[in-house]
Amino acid sequence: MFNVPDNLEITLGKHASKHLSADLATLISRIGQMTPNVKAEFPKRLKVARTTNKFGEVQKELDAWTNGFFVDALIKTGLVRAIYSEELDKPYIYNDSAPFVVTMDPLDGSSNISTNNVFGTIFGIYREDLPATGRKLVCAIYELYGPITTLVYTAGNGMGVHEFVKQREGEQQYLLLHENMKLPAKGEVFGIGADPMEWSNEFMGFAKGLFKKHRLKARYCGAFVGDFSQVLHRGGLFSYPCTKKSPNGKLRLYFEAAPMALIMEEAGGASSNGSISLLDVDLPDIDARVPLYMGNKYLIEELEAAIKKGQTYRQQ
Ligand code: AFP
Repeated sequence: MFNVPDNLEITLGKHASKHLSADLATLISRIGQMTPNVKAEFPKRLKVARTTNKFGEVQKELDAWTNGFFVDALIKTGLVRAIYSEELDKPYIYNDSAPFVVTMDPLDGSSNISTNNVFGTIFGIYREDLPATGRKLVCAIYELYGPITTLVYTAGNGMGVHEFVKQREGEQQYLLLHENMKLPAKGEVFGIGADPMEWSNEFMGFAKGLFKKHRLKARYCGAFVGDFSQVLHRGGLFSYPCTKKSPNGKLRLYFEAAPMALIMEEAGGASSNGSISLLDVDLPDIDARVPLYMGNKYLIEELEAAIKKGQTYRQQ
């Protein structure tokens, strides 16, 4: 249940401008304003496109459309000098004098389109050029297109994590739903991707402990934004681990892991690639994948201790 606050009339723009510099607050507010157009398109664009992205993945019509829509809209803000997207072969370099560089996964969880399950968008905002570690993020945002549309953002540095809801009572703007979100002290749910037959013995042992020892319930929806939102609200753990076949996991450092790690850590949780915070992972390749573990600190510490011993794999 949402514990809806009295101060629901606080818009995303008002909230951001109270806490942040004018240029960053404007960019966040403009990103929020783009969303109604995106959601209105969804029912009209349900086909599979004939294109593949740079990772060789077949694009959905909505993947390609959403990417083009956000690129155009971000350029129009006049605040963005470069856009890196999971769906762009090369970065879109635009305006040298603009203050921000944006990374985005325009449609995270697009395999959920055909089943009408949740998906979303992830943005990372930097003032400096990439590559850079997640510590250099000045803002991270995700939008979740579920039964209601929500936007969660943080600017890090103790600013807190804040959740907004779209179109409440016909209101077009994002309105404050939760201020200063914190992970519950005790985790309740977990979701883990990749083929369990490919998990290492150490990771399998840790995962068994999630339901045996910690009594967490399994929740996995196939969209990182959706699973992340469950952990943010209910505590627990989300992981897309490394496996024998995919030693770097599946999710991408710049487009998915780093921005969500900023939100998770700012909400009092922890993130890890198995040994260090995802905010400290320093990889020059913008398209790099990274093993991903996020959730309550006590679970991430246990996970890191489990895999510190080394990762062994079953004989197939
Ligand atoms: P798609 O955008 O191709 O659906 O991938 C979504 C995703 O990157 C992430 O959102 C999910 O957590 C993860 O992949 C799900 O992967 P599996 O389908 O292998 O479980």
